[in-house]
Amino acid sequence: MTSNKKVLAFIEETKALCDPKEVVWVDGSEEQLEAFRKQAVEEGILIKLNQEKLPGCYLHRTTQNDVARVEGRTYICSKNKDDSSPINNWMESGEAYDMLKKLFKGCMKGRTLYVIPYSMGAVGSKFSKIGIELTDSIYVVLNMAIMTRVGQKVLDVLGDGDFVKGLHSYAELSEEKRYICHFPEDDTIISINSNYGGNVLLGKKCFALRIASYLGKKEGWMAEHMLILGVQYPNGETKYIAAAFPSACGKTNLAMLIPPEVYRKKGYKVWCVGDDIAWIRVGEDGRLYAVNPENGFFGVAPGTNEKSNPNALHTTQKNTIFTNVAYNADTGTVWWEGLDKNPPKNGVDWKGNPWNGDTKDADGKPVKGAHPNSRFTAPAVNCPCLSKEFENPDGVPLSAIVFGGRRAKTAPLVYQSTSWNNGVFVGSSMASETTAAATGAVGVVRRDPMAMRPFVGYNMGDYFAHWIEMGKKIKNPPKIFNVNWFRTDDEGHFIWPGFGDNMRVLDWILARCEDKVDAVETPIGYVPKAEDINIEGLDDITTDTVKGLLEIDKETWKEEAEGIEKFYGELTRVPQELKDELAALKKRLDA
Ligand code: OXD
Ligand code: MN
Repeated sequence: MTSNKKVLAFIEETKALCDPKEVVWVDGSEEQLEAFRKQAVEEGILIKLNQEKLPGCYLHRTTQNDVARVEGRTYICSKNKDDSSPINNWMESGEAYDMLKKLFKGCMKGRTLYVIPYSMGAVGSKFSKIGIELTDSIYVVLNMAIMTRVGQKVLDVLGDGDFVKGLHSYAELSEEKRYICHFPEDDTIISINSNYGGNVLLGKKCFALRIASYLGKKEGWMAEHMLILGVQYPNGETKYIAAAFPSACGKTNLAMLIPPEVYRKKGYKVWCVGDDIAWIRVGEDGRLYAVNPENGFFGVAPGTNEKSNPNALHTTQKNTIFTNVAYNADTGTVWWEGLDKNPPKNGVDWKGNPWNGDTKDADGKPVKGAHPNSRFTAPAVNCPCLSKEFENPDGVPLSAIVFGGRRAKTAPLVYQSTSWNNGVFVGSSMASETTAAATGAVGVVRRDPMAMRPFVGYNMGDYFAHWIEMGKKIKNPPKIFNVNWFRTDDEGHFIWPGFGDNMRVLDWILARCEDKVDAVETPIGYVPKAEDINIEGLDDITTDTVKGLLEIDKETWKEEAEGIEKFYGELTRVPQELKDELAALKKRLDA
């Protein structure tokens, strides 16, 4: 498959350490992948779904202790502690390698070692990067073959070149011995004792965010936890937006949104370039250009339905692997909470137990059919609104960068920062209520700068400084905004309808980018005039509701500023520019 000495040495080392019974190269051919699927079904790793209703679709159940990313066991390993962040886990590289070597010793006895050559980004594009993942998990192989471009074609492009090393074993699936370790200084990722997507599909969070963010800092580009979408205007022109939201805050829904009828009738369309990760560079014209390095969607299933995201639902109807959703034994199809009102009568829950929509546990509490973080792994090409620029190796030019999170109070529906550095400040101080995408308590407010808290591969203060530095290189920077779809009323109900209606906010954002609409200057930035948010066709929303959604309460924001200051205090190397932005915000709030 290759004569690349570094690849061959990596495999030899791994063989010697892990002792697999054989080595199988993933060549990327449909025949080989089909043989893997067949084998996975025979081994009970996949359940083949009804091939008439869901052609090429399978179901997988993880072990019950292995259902989400484990931030507590995810490490940045470097020589010096301060080259990671006080808010992330750190291990000294040498110590980490020694510890991992012990865990990997003989861990693949009797198993197959799969070699997955993969490309993040279109194969052969000058902005793409190559990784080699070695794994003993056929589930990983089949997911990687959806999420990335894999096989011989990648090795052909690699030639004698360098690559990111990834080593994974599900080993014993032990929670206590689970480690997801990154060595940005060595372009290396090592993951053991998990078989859950974000921990083991090493091209995704581990490479395309943690290692790539470090490479971006070194090489002058950015790897961000952002969706990329294009809004096509009735005149055919398309403007692009990249948006960062913490995990499970609706990036996939926003990336694939269907505009409300009033917009559709006029001829507006939204195109999806990516739903999770953006690699961003400065183009020759001084604008920022973004590519999606992935080749599929690893989306949260619960809540996905005909209304919330018909495009995502459609995307999952063929060649998709479902993980930890409920199974309908009568139809051979899948179900999850929020799909429809017809849970299977004769079903199996994500744990493998008999289940119907009424199943209760021993305490009489309803049992969920699907895990809240159950997922679909679906090929990008299935997406009905996939942008024609999806494969464009140069990416799409960004008009706007949008930050957002779940905030029941505080943040207004939308506001615009006043400059690049002020926008970086807004991103750096982002906060959100936690979700099920990572293990731990759900619904707690935590600071999640640029939605990158769990994904920056180096010191967070240095990451902020990199954003500031990038600003100096961009002659025509995109404008930076913050949105919050999640404000609630006193009874805890969401006020803004969200989903497709978020188009109304994107419309204002893009109008601001073109200086086509005015705004009100407030202490936190530019806020729309309520009447400039188009509410035509919305039954329950009046201009007064919008006014409420845009309100900024100075006292709440003073507390917010305290929260930001406290957060900055937990970090090291926070750039002076951001401290100045914070001081200026406080002053404006006191005025
Ligand atoms: C994801 C995540 O899976 O952010 O995209 O957890
Ligand atoms: Mn994500």
